[in-house]
Amino acid sequence: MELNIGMIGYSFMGKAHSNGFRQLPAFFPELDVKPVLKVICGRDRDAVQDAAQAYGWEACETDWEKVVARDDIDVIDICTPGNLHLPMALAALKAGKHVICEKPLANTLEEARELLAAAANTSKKTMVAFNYRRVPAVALARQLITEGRIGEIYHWRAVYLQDWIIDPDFPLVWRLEKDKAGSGPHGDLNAHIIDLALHLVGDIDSVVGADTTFIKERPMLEAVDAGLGAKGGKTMGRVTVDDATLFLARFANGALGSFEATRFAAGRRNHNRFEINGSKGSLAFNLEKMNELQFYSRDDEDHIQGFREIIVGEGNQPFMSAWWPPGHIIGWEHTFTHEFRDFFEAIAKDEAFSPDFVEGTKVQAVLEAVVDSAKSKAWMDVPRV
Ligand code: SOE
Repeated sequence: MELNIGMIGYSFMGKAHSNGFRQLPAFFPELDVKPVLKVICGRDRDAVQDAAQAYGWEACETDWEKVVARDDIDVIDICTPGNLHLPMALAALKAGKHVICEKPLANTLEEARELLAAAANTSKKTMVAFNYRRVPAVALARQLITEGRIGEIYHWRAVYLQDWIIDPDFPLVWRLEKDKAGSGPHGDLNAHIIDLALHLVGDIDSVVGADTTFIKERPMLEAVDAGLGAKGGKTMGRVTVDDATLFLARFANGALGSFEATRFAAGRRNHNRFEINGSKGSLAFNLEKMNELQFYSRDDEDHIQGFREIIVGEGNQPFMSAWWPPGHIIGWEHTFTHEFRDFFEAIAKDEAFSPDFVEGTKVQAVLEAVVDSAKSKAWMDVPRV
């Protein structure tokens, strides 16, 4: 079966998704779906043309509504800033397409609920691109939890740390503008670790958080591009999102969790790490060593107890039989191929896919409760989805 893809957006995520699609037929030939890279869309004609050529798309387009309106497109893949997710995903669902949407699903809970209602009205599949669920080591962590190997979960402890805007002269890119991005590292990075927490631990009942914006003004992007420098008064613009957001959470199953997302952790480029402590053992994962999973088991005999480092590269571990011989490690880009593999299989077999717009909305509910809590300086219940 062929599935024709129309992708909107062509920069970082567009490149990652294109590569993810392209690897599928070669590495997962048993999957009876071949994605066809039909059309890629972006506003800048020259740039989108270059992207189409570089990433292997048949055609390019500058008007996303035309892509959504095409009868020959089966799947719309949205890789744009968050403010465009709502109109694009709504239109795609209305046009009867399956929808892949980059994270977070929307910029507000209200928008996410609108998308959820639209998704509930179709038989088409939806996906929110929380790719870290499909790092093989994370999938193995989930398997070990399901097998009961760490017992009842007491603690979730996660950080997602970056440092790419620590320089005050770094320009005011769209990710620092609330009307486009919705929030800063909260929606960009906490969204990932919230999704992992919901996936690995369970639903979150209530949260208490704090956020801050360390650098409140930055040089406008045009000014920097034009070489005007960072400090020229009228060339400065206001940062309207958080620079860091931290929160505590109470899970429905009684576990207690902590979350931290920042773009000001000097030296931490993409440090997505969690640890889970249970009654029978612990698990720890760090994306920067993504082929490894740390596992401590209280069932081990006393004299050999200690964290063991599982190199997740064996053919009997999640996703790994598709790639290389044992120990031949894989990388960040493989997570996209994995999520598309599972999504297309769900389409082909008409089975449920996770995370879909329901789970994307659940993440949004946690994000919003944290923002409300930071404002009110009080614990907030997470709205039910
Ligand atoms: C930028 O902060 C970013 O690219 C995120 O948007 C991605 O979701 C994350 O995987 C890596 O960092």
